[in-house]
Amino acid sequence: MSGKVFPSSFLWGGATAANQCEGAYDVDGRGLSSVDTIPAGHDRMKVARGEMEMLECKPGYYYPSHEAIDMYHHYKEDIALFAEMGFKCYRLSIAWTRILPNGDDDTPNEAGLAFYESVFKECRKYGIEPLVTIDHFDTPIALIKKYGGWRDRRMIDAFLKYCRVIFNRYKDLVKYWITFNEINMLLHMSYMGAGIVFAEGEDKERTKYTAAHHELLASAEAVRLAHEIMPGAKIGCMLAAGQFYPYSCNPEDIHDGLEKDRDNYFFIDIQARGEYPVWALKRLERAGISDIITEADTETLKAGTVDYVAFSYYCSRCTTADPEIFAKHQRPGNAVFRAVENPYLKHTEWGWQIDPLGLRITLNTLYDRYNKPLFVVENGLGAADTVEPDGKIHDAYRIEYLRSHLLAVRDAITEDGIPVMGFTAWGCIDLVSASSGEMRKRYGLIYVDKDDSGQGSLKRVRKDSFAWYKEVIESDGASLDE
Ligand code: BGP
Repeated sequence: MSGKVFPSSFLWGGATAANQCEGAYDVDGRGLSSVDTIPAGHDRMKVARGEMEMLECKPGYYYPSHEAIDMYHHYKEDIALFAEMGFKCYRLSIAWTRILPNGDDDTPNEAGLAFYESVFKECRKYGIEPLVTIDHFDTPIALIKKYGGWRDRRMIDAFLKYCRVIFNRYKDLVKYWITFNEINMLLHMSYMGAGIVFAEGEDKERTKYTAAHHELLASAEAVRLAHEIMPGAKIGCMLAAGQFYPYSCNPEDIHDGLEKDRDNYFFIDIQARGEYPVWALKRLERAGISDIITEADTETLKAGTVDYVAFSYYCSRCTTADPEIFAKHQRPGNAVFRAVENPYLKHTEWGWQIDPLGLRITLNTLYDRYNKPLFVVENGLGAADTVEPDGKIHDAYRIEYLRSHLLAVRDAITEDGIPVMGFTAWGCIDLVSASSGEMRKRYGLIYVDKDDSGQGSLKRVRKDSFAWYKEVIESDGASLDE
């Protein structure tokens, strides 16, 4: 052992999202949400991007969120397993429509409120700190029908109504909050991130940046409200991180990487610093919407800066300005971010390139840029697992992925001095993949018996990574060297 360990206050744990694990989509008064109408299969991306309207569930489609892994009915068993691993923190999201079934109801749904109260109490019973994402790819369908999603400014009031209810109800149970999951995803998957379905011929840039402005205002107001209702609370923003590396040292490629990174920093620059950077204002100008920022908005953004910056990191990306090189080396894997293959890196079965040092680079870049505490709230390996005849799952590949990435976090803390609040392994229990809708793409330390067509006993099984992670937590990361 090198003796290099994580700070004792480090929040070790795992992360999930309501729509990917809870199931029970129409139980106890829950209203329909955007994610409930995103099917598995070949239309998934079209719907998630807002290119195909699907505001209700249609026959002939399979909707994986409807049952997911039925955590709604298994949460006690699941949290007990998290506790067995020694989790100090569990990141989860609240489904907006369990609380306000139509998104803006005057009376909240008590059954939904009681459910999360019980979940948080269960966490607290084991000394696990809940970390709550207020909106994880989750727009109430009723609001999409009423307003067309976040393109409409009235979404802000609905969101704040929801925030007020949950802050008041959970103020003594939850200290750590995140406003929007991967807020930058709105630019790539506009229905998933903002409940937007594009009309034929609509100016997409304009709509996206308008919706972005509204989510940013909602986030800033939520931060202010959280501090008012819960003075001790810490509330953060969250981005899908992973830097764009230039494919070559050609300045054209460097510039292309800079611009692509700005798609991501667009949001966080505003949430962390309280104002639009100059280049972002130019983007609004180009989209023809700079006039939507009022003086009051400027004040709102200033008054609602976040306490910390949370992010997901799965891989770095590589980019080129040369269309020929792009066409020749385009990576087929990640359907969301278009990128070229980095020849120095290996990739997962789903084509996501594996780059642990990229996580250290990301931590450094974000800290240089924002000077705020950072939180790695998603990282992990999506892989197909094999259940051996004796029922065991030997996922050495997942252990190796997590080990190398945790070492990168440790280096960022001990070598570079970056304040990292914690690490929550994504999909600590197998759940539905956001991009593909599959169960087969598993991230869990806990296996769930369920397949892509919805069949399975839902039985939970500890994988090899379960015992491994337990030891890492127990030793404050010292066992990573073994
Ligand atoms: C992020 C999301 C998660 C999660 C993860 C893994 O984009 O915040 O919801 O799903 O990525 O991605 P996937 O499920 O597509 O493999």
